[in-house]
Amino acid sequence: MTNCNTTCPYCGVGCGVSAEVENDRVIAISGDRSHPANFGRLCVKGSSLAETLVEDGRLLHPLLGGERLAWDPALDLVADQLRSTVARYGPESVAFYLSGQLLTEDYYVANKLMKGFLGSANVDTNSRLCMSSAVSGYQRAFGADHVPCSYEDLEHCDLLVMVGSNAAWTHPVLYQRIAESKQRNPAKRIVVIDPRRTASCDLADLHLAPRAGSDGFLFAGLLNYLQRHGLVDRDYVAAHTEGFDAAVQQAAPQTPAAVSRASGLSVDELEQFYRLFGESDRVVTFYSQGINQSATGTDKCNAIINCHLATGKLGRPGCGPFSITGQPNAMGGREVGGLANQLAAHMNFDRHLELVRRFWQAPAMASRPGHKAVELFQAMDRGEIRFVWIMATNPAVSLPDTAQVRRALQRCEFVVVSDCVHDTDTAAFADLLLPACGWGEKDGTVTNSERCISRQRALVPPLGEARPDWWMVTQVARRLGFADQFPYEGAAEIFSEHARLSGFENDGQRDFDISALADLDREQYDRLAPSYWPCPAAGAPVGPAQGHFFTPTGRARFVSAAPALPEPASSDRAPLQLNTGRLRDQWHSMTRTGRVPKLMRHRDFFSISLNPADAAALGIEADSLVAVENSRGRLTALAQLDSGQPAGQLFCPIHWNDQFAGAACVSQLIPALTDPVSGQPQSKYTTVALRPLATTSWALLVSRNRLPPPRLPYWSSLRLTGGYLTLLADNSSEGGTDTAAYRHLLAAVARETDAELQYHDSAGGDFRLIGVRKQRVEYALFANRRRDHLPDRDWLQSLLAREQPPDYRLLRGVDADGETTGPTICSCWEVGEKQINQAIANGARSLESLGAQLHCGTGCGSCVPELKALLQAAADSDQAVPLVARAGLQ
Ligand SMILES: Nc1nc2c(c(=O)[nH]1)N[C@H]1C(S)=C(S)[C@@H](COP(=O)(O)OP(=O)(O)OC[C@H]3O[C@@H](n4cnc5c(=O)[nH]c(N)nc54)[C@H](O)[C@@H]3O)O[C@H]1N2
Ligand SMILES: Nc1nc2c(c(=O)[nH]1)N[C@H]1C(S)=C(S)[C@@H](COP(=O)(O)OP(=O)(O)OC[C@H]3O[C@@H](n4cnc5c(=O)[nH]c(N)nc54)[C@H](O)[C@@H]3O)O[C@H]1N2
Ligand code: SF4
Ligand SMILES: [Mo]
Repeated sequence: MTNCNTTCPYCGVGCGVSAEVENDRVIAISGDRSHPANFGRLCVKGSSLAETLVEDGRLLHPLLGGERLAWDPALDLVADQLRSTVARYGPESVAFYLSGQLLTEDYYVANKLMKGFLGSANVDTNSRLCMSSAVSGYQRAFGADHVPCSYEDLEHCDLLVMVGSNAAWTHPVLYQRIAESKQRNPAKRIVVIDPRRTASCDLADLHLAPRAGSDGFLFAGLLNYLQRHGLVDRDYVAAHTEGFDAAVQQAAPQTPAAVSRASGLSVDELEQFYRLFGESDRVVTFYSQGINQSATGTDKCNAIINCHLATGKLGRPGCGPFSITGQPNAMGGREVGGLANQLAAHMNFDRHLELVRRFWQAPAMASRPGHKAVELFQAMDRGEIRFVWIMATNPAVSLPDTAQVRRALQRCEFVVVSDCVHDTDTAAFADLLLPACGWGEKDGTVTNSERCISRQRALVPPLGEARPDWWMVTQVARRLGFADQFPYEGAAEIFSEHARLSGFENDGQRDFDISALADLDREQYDRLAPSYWPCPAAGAPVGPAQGHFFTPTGRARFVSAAPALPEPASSDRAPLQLNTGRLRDQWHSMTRTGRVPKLMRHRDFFSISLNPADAAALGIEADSLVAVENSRGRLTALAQLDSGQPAGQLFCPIHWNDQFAGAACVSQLIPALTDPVSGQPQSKYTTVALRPLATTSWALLVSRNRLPPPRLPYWSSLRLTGGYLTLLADNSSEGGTDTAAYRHLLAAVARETDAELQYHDSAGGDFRLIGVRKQRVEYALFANRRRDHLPDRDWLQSLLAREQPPDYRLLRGVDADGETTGPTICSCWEVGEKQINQAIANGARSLESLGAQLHCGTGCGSCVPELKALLQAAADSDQAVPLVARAGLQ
């Protein structure tokens, strides 16, 4: 058994992971105690990583039109297609679409091939949907994409403002670090700004729930307040900034009363927040997609930065505007120039074209920026882009207006997709599928949110014929005649070249400099400990901590812009707002987390959340079926009532797609509206109509094998140990159960069975069917007019594991000892809501006693807000008893 340190491939916290490997298998995962991001902690996604290393669903061989192909002809084909497309239609007719989930080395090579050797800058990345407004905000203010904060600042600040971030679920380990720092320093204040009451509000001293998209007003109002109340740090402003007067003038109309009108917050709430900001010595504003994913996201980032500049709360410990990154290597992508409007090593088209050309000895350097993600797929839809290579992202799910994206992919003449899994919504459009090494197989570096470069190390051999992405690109480059400039045999050489470029003719002028790491040999690279940049080979770095910025004057800039409320696309003027985002245990399009049964227990089937008052007004009941629609499309979902959801706004998770549910891909409703500076789409806002859908029949189906997508108004499927569980709803037959639809769905698997057990009460709409094969349950379907008459999920799952031969008694749908746990709250210890409520009923009154009895909340801690809510609900109902009793006495 060997122990190997590596890095988690999910969120931008970038936790160090220790893996125990035996016989080429990862047998245990734990947090790396020496890693400065997490000091041994992991969240449930990280600690379930070993369970994602399964062959099930993996793409194992190159596939051309679904047929297996060897690597050599596959790579020849990519090179031929690139060469002939460029020859016929010019370099702008080809594109790469990359991802913040690639390693720095993959990213570097792809960017180099496209921008230096194919002559086009049509290489963009899913980071456009994620970080690009934050990048533009920093560039405008500081003259460079410099994140001036570290995780320790989150611990050391007196006030933490979390804006548009649900870190309790999306950056759980960091959230735990924040929670612990608050415990150590009870005077620390936390303000959460989010239209929804999220799990992250658990730590908040103040939760501000502004109207969607009104944050620009909030922060312009803050600047105005700081100015009017003498809270500006005049010395800092005079010494280190420019543009202050214009920004203050621009913000002058944003009085508390005006901001109150725009945001819906009370003047009192606003002044409370403003005072806290102005009077706290050390303040970090921590912001994420509630700010970035907006058509005015860049201005919002600058409105936040302005307030830090005005008060000098920047460049010293415990201070700063901190954009937290989402993906594991969002930062690495920015460093290698993965965005179409950047060059490698944080360089740009205006100033550094010649320098990069010389360093690469590039024969065909792109001379101007290429298409940004949304534009890129629009150009493809117009027929201008004829070749695209998509790596490590799922644009058919994640870009706005997915119908248009899918049409563009259909139209594009040659679509190459490299991915680790076989079935994705994007792979369905690929001409050629290339099998990529996934986490645990690939080798390279990632940079986390606080500029810490860590190694992801290969732990096990690749499955099938999977290869690293950098290898594929290198092989194609060589076939195009660039063998000399693409000599790489391993990630170490690529990293070294990348590090050399960062220092090339730099002389302290460029912020991104990691030239101290340029001379690592392969062994030193293998052993590389987490390292922060900047780390120049010579001299000490100079930056905001020294009062220096990367603008021509060396001063930071105030950027003034009038705030604006978001607009839906004009065709979408519908009554409700649609907000989108993440759930605790899922990662994006679920290609990996959706394979881990344990992670499918926190939220099981595709649902949207809405406020109970909206539901009542529309006649929608909890857990019933609804349609969410606008001019672009329609989703069919279960309604989850949530009082934390503001009235008038729905929240839809981004995770479900055609692989897991019918009509569930929320980005089909999102218009392709983008920020004019950054090109980032407004993924958090549009408008929709909502209505209840009648259901005549509900069914739960457990099956050993995956079934073809059901043709029913609603279905949502999840992975169980040893099979799948699908929830189905029908509205086709008046008053009864259309058994034909269910039988049709099961047709393929029914052929394989030896026997069927059946019960049908057509008057009651009750239909039960169990398929038996070799004395085992092959599938079991229970349908009823009422969903609450269906058997329990755990009982259904237990059918797949049953040893005894199935008999008619199973059709009852319950067992004598059918104990259930309810939805999982604590995924680390797999503790369900029913167990927790039982323990509370038996007297557990604190987190500590729940932890002592059930272990819940003692693992990664991200369920703590939900545990507290259950404890609170019990406390509230305890209080309700005397109230009711008193009422009875009167
Ligand atoms: N579990 C999990 N963790 C993840 C990911 C995942 O898929 N799953 N993905 C990773 C990635 S790539 C990213 S980018 C990050 C994203 O991390 P976050 O940004 O924290 O996550 P989101 O859920 O997208 O959005 C955050 C919050 O923005 C709020 N919001 C919406 N509109 C507004 C608004 O107008 N103003 C304000 N102030 N808030 C608003 C939403 O209600 C939501 O609660 O998460 C990373 N971590
Ligand atoms: N409406 C709405 N839309 C959004 C968002 C939102 O909040 N709301 N958030 C946006 C944000 S912030 C993001 S980051 C995007 C994320 O959206 P995507 O990037 O589209 O989502 P993923 O599911 O992470 O896709 C990654 C793909 O790469 C594969 N993969 C993993 N590792 C590797 C590898 O090493 N090599 C290769 N070749 N493939 C690999 C995975 O199997 C998966 O298919 O979604 C964006 N879209
Ligand atoms: S917080 Fe969780 S998902 Fe993010 S890097 Fe750490 S273990 Fe991975
Ligand atoms: Mo992201």
